[in-house]
Amino acid sequence: MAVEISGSLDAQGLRLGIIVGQFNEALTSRLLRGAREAAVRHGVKEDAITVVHVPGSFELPQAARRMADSGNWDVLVALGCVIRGETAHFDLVAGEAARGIAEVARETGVPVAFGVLTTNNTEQALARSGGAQGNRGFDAVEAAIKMVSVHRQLNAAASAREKD
Ligand code: INI
Repeated sequence: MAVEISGSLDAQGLRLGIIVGQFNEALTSRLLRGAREAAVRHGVKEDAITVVHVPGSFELPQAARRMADSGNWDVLVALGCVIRGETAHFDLVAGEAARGIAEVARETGVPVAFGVLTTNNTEQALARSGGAQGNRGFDAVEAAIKMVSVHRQLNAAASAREKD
């Protein structure tokens, strides 16, 4: 029979680190609100949440790496907002944030969700941070929680195979 693994949204007992950029704070604070809402909804205790503020999206991977290496958090979520219209180095900042966050997750084994908005304008960012198109902060926390569950099930499957 085929084995199927799919992430659950049960976050009880999880220690969650949220890293959030201060650049475009009017927008990233909305992502943060959504992220906290998702965490509490799925069972993360308020005192098991750590929020780290960094200057901008470029710095997200730097803090994420330290937190992942420390072993003090089960799962991390990086939140930021990069708006194309407002920066000539959009591609550099957005690209480095995405690349760096992915690298931390792959190299440390700690799931790190990507909750960075990359939009053409403020209107699009508002829509995706608690507006008509939902809240990417909320979504990122759900993705992170699911990945913890996927990792745990993969570990369990691997140990079951070893016993066979
Ligand atoms: N940081 C962002 O998070 N969003 C942006 O749109 C942005 N712009 O426009 O430049 C931005 N720049 C700051 C960058 O993340 C670093 O904090 C800065 O370069 C110092 O390292």
